[in-house]
Amino acid sequence: MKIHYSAVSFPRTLTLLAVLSAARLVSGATYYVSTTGSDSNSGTSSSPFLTWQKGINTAQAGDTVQVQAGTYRNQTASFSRSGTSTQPITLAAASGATVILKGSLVVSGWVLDSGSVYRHDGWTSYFGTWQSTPADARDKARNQLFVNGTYIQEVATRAGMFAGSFFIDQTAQKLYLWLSDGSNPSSKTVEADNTSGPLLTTNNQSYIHLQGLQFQHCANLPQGNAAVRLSGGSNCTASNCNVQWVAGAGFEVGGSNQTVTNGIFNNNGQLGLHASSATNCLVQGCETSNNNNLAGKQFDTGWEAGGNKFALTRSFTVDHHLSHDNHGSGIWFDVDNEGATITNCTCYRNMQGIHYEISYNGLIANNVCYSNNLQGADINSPTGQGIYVSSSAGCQVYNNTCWGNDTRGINISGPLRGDGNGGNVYSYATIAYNNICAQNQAANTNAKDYSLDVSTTADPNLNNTVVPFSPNVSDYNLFYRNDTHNFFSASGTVYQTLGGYQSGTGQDPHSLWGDPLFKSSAGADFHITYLSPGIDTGTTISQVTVDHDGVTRAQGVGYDIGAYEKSVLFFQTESLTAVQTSGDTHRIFSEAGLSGGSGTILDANAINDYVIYNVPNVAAGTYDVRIGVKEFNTRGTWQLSIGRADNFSGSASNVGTPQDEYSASAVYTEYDLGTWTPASTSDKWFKFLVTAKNAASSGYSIAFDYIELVPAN
Ligand SMILES: [Ca+2]
Ligand SMILES: [Ca+2]
Repeated sequence: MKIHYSAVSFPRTLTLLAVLSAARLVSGATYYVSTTGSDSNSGTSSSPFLTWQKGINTAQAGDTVQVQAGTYRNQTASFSRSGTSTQPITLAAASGATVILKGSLVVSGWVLDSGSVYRHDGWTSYFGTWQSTPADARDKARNQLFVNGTYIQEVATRAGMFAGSFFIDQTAQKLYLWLSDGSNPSSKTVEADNTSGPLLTTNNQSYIHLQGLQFQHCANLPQGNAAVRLSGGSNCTASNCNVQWVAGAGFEVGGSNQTVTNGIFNNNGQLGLHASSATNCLVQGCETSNNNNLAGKQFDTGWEAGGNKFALTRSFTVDHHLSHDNHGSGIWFDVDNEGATITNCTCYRNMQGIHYEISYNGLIANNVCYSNNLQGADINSPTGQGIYVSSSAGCQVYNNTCWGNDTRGINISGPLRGDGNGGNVYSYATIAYNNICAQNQAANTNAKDYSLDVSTTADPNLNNTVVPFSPNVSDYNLFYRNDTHNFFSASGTVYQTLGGYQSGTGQDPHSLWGDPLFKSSAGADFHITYLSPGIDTGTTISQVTVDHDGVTRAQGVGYDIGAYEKSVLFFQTESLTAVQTSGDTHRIFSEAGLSGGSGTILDANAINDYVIYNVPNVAAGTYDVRIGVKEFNTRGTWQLSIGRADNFSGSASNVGTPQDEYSASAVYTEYDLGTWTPASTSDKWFKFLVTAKNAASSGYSIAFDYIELVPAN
C-alpha cells in the first residue's frame, strides 16, 4: 500500500514559513499600485502605477508589488515571469489595507422603462445564454449584477422579469433591472460584471506569493475556469486571499507544491475551490461556504459543484478547512486522486460532509461532519452523509466525529468503477478506527448510520496497480442512537445492534455502543465530556498525533475516540512519591503491559496495610477518577480515600467502592471509581487501604499503573 500521510500539514507549514522568512531576507525593489496611479508613472510610492498588470510586468525576481487600499476595476492580471526559491515575486496588499479587484463596473444612468423596471442603455457586456444547445450541466447564466452588494437573479427574457431580477438584451445592448422594492436603482450602487476573467492568474509561473488580496464579481465559466488561479508552475502561495461572488469556481489550485492558506472562497456560483492534476499542494485554514447557492445558477451537484472539487491530484492536503451550507459536497475528491490528506476539517449543512470518490489512499482524520443534509436529493440516495468514502481503496478513516447527518454518519462502500486512469477500483483496503458515528438518520430512518463493505475476496475485474486488495477493516469506533433503528449495513446486510453486527461480520470487535456525551450537540460542540465512553478507548494511530484542536494525543492512558482528545491529569504511579506506607515493601516493577512500562506494588500481607501517594497540584473541580492496575492471583482488595496533603486525616473521604484486584492470571486494566470533587487546589494524598481479599487469592498485595483524573470542565 502506498502511504502518503507522512506529508502532513504542520511540517509543510513550517517549511512554508521558512521559505517566507528566507524571502524576507532578500531586499528586492518594491513597486506601488494605487487607484489614483498611472501606468506611465515610475511605480514608486509617490508615483504609483494604476494597474496590477503594470506592477507585475515591472517586477523582477525578488521584487514586491504593493497594492494600496481601494477597489480596482476594469483590469485583470497575469504573470509572465517566475520568481526563484530565494527570490520570489510578491503581489501583496499594503499592510492593513482592504484591496479588492472586481470584475464588474458600477452602472448608473438608469431611466424608467415601464412599471418598476429601469433600464440602462448601451450595456455591451454579455457572457452567456440562459440555455445552450445541447444543454448540459454547465449551461448557467454567467452575467452577474449586484445592488448594494446583494446578488440579483438574472432572467432569460424581458417578459420573464419579476421584482428582484435583471435581464440583458444582448442585441439591443440594454440592461433592465427591477428591484425587489420597486425603487429607482439610481440611488443604489449597482455593479454588473464586465469580464469573464481570469481576474488573476499565475499563468504557469513559479515562486509567486499573493498576499491579502480580495476578488469579487466575474462572469467566468465553471470548473478549471476559476476567477483566480494558481495555474501550473510550482511553489506559489496565496495567503489571506478571498474570492467571492463569481459565477463559476472561485479559486483554482494547479501545478505542484502550491500553498493556499487562510483564504475565504464563499458565495460563488459553482465552487469555492477547484483543483485538477495538482501535486503536493496544501490548502490550510481556508473556508468554502455558501457556494452553488446563487439563485438561477445552481449547477448539477452530481456533476461538480459545492464547496470544492479536487480531481486527479497527488498528495493534496486539505487541513483545518471549514465548509458549510454549500449546495453540493463540502469537501469532494473525485476521480483518481492518490494520497489526499483531509484533516481537522469541519463540514456541516452540505449535501455530503467529506466525499472521497473513485480514488486511493486518502487519510481522513480528525474531521467533524454534522448536519449534512439531502438538500432535496432522493431520500434513498447516498446523500446527506457525514463521510462518504465511495468506490475508493486504501483509505484511512481515523478519529472523525459524525453526528446528526440526514442519512449516514460514515459510509465506506461502493461498487467497481473506472478510475479515470485506465484502472478499476471499488471499496476495499480501507481502515476505519476511532470514529464516533452517532444520531444520524435525521431525515431517513431507512438509512444505516454506519455502512461498510465487508467483502473478503477480490473482484476479478479489479485491475488497478495502486492498491492491492485486502478487506476493509473497522474497529475501535463508538456508535450510538438513542432509539431503535437498523444501524449497520455490511455489504447490504442490515444489523440493528452492535453485537449482531460484530458477530455477523467479525468487524469492530473493540468498538463500543453508548452516548458519546458531547458538550453540546445542539450547539455543535462535539468535544466529549469527562464521563464519555470515548475517553481512552481508541487505539493508537501513528499518523494522528494531535486532535482537531491541536491537543497532543494521547492524553491519559490512551487515544480518545472522535475528533477531540480530552485533556486530563495523568500520573504514572512509578513517578509519584509514596509518602507513607504501612511499613510493607513498596517497589517499582517493569512490564511491557504497563503504561510507561512500569508500575508500583505494595507487598501488603494483611488487611489495613496501605500506601499513600502524593498527587501534586490538583485544581479544585470535579473529576472522574480512574486507576490503572495490574490484577493477579496474589492480589487483595483496596479502598481509595483522598484528602489534602496538608491535612489528610482531617479531610480524607472514600472515593468509589472497594476494588478487588484478584484475577487468576495477569490482567492490565482500569477501574473507574466515579466522580470526586476537591474544593481547593492543592497537593492531594491518595490512600489505597487493603480492606479484604478474594477467597481465591493467595495474598493481599496491591499493584498500580497510573492515576488518571478526567476533569469535568
Ligand atoms: Ca485519552
Ligand atoms: Ca505506569
